[in-house]
Amino acid sequence: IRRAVTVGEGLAVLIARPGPLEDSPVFERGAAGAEANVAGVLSQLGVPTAWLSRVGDDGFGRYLVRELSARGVDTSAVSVDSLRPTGVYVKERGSGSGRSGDLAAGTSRMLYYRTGSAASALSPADLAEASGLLDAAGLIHCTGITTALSPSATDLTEALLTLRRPGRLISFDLNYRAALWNRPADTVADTLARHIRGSDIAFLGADEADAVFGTSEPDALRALFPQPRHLVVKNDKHSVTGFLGAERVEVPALSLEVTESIGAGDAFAGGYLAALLQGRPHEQLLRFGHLCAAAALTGAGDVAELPPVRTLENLAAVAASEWA
Ligand code: KDG
Repeated sequence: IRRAVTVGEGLAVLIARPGPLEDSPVFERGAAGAEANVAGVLSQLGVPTAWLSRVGDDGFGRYLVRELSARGVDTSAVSVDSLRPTGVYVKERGSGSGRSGDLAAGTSRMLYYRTGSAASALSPADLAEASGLLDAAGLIHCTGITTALSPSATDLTEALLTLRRPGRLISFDLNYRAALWNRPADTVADTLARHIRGSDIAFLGADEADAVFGTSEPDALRALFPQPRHLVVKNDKHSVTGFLGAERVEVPALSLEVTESIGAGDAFAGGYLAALLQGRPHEQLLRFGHLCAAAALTGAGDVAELPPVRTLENLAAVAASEWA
């Protein structure tokens, strides 16, 4: 099986008790960051995976490296930045009490504490240092979060696209996070469109695509982005439309009780990409994505523990009619 490398910021997440943030006396610590989440899923599904990043010389940075290593991820390309801290985000969770400041149950909000973080200093120099790992990679995954971190991180994502070649797939998740972009709107759309067009596999959340490109309609998005062989549009919580070359399939999501949805997109991408590297057919890629997303949706953390690959295989093989 081909090796994977994911590139981007890891964050310590502090998960609040459901209810208004000001009432949460304790926070549960977790490991987060979209590309780190994807690395963990790939590795848990048996894909040899490295995570390339920068962390601060602090307890959160050491925790992230330890946690990713525990998930089987190669962390040798994580640099420690002695000048800048590890980024943090707080996950505020609704309890639906109707009290002022409380969000609806099952919904959440991200509060970032990451300006000037170690990973915001990511630059093409980090790629040069990890050239051995990147040369051996059959898949490189990055997201629009990294692009948004800083000008040097944008340069890094642009440089990643130049590593695309036969035998090495570039995967890109739009992951539009409005709070991270302080550039004019058209620059944002241009930059993100260039990254999608330069990839082999692109994941677009329909709501994010709507915010950036003005449409959430899968066929309109395919018309806009005919190039990535794999274009995956996550419509809403009910279905995903997958384009592979000229093929178009729509696979419904599992209906389940959502505990908390942040991280589900990363789990989806991890499941899809692992199944792709394992040579599975198109529809199964989407089903692996849904099954991994389900694991994230039913826990409060960014990524929940996944069932064994064998179980996922059996579930993904359940007749298409059962999924509808
Ligand atoms: O996809 C989940 C991520 O949004 C979360 O882990 C935090 O990486 C993060 C970000 O930048 O939003």
